[in-house]
Amino acid sequence: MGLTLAQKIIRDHLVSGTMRPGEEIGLRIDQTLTQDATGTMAYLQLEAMGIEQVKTELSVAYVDHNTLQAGFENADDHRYIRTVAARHGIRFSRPGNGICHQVHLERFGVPGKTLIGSDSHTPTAGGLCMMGMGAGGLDVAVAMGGGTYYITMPRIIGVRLTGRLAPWVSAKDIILEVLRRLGVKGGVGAVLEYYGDGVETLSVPQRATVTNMGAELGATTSLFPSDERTREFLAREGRENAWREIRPDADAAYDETLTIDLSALVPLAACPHSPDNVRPVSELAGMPVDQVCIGSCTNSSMQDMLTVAAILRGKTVAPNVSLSVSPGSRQVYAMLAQTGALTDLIAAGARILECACGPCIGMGFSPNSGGISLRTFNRNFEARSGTKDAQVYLVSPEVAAVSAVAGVFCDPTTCGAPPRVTLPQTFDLDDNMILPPASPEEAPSVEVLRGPNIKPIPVGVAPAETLAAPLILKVGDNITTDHIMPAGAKILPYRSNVPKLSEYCFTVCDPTFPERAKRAGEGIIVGGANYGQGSSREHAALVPLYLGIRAVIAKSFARIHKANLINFGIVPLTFIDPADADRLAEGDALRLPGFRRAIAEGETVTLYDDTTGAEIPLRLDFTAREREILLAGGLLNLTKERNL
Ligand code: MIC
Ligand code: SF4
Repeated sequence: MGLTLAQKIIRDHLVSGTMRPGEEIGLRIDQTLTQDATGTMAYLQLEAMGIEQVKTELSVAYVDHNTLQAGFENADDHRYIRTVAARHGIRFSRPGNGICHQVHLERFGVPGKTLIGSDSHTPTAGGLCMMGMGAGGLDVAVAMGGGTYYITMPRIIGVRLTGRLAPWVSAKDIILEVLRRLGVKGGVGAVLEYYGDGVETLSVPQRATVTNMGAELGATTSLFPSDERTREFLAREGRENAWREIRPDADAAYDETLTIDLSALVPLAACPHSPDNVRPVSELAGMPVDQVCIGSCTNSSMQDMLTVAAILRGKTVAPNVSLSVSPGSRQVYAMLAQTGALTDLIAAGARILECACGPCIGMGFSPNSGGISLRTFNRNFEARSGTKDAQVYLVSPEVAAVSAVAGVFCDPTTCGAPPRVTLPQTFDLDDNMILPPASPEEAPSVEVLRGPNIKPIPVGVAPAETLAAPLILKVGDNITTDHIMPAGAKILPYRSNVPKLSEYCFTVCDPTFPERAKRAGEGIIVGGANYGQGSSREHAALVPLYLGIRAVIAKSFARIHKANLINFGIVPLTFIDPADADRLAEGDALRLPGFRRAIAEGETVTLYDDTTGAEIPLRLDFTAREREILLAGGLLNLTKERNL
């Protein structure tokens, strides 16, 4: 039987396991990326593992998240990352050079290669037919050292695209339609592969918008074929030699398929507070808008920005609206200036922010109280914008721009003919903001500079024979890592300072959690389905570990978060009968006799609720490798044990 795109790339990188869906496989990783909010931790772990020079074909450290410098912390972290990168063979993309996924697509992505990044939107590279996957920083550090990356062999969802997008309908609407149909859990354990005659109507940046937001489906990654459009993109980037054709075999079989007729799509919006809460913009038309934000790794390509500039040309942003524009990369920014489009944006009253994540991660530009914010971003989780009661809608650049002018939610299809934009013939190719590492000979003499904000990483605890601990916190379905470990301008500077970060853990759900967890010494969390969706931040495991959390019991887990929990020695257990979650209440005294033995070899373990007398069977869904990590109290401990 023929192979799909993912199966071909996996076959070419398979180190262990067999390609049967659901089985653990090990992959060789060609490239890695980190960003600053997760990178500091990843490099501290790289150093702790004693890795001198990275063994990947290419590793890049970006600074794009923590760019507001309201104190020394972020600047210190940038300096640490710059020096640690130079020391260990990693390229450094300086602050101001752009958002990691956008820059990586432009300057480094290669069809057919594997990439892991300490950021959940690493699948953006799938727009180039590169297998990009989000991972915890520790997994990225291991890959930089030449280690294998483990995933569950995914099932393949084939998404057949037919037809062509109608005027004013955007690539964003394709992925919002997929989210509407599959939901935020719909991609768990799967790769989405796009095929069909609609594919060739989409440019690489449009494809990258789609693969970027595959992360919101919980998918392992998303892929488009590498075809003439891919060659065209790489040629513009002066990298045509990186191109090779990759298509699925004609008889490739998908485990599931869905068809999207591009010509039938309409402008869509994801309503608060979930990317799958999708409605047609026409149903929202007329709703007053307070803020519009354009940019992020989802929608900040040259094409997107030129479209926005053309819509704004000669107009002024409505008096009730504050509009921000953050170009995705310095390449885009410079070309906006060269083409004059920047003047159109400035003249219309856009507040131009630097090329970085910015408002997407709450790094400034938080909306007013109860504010309605239209964003071209990928996540609208509660409080992520920095304003707890803000209502964030995710839309295309087209919807964002026409609404910014109208001052109300506006369906662009009612606005006459869309603007025509033409990309510049030649692109501005200047990598002067990407620093090469020191040569291996000079590397040992590079001094790694650390600031006082870097605090020791908490170390996991090997599980005891019996775990007895209170149920410290009970939460519902689809809890995101933004709930567990919020981000934003106030908190992000402490990403390398776990004790300080811990003061904010789960405070979106319960402000008393950090205090109660600390007081209890050890604790257990109970969650619902898709626990830990969203970001790859391993802080959502590290910080609960610091607060004494030893196990999380949930109906199901998001892929990256489950791997992070295991890496730091917190045991993720699942309910056999999801209804059993209702039998547990916060404050109950829980007991798991035979806990350690069960981790070593059990499929199930019984949870005793000593407060109510309930007995609840739980599943341990681990591979042999994961059991070993958990028994050691985490991957760092295991690595140390093995070195001894
Ligand atoms: C996000 O979009 O949530 C982030 C911020 O980029 C995260 C990484 C982080 O928390 O540092 C992600 O997507 O993994
Ligand atoms: Fe940055 Fe937002 Fe993209 Fe995350 S989703 S990498 S915060 S732009």
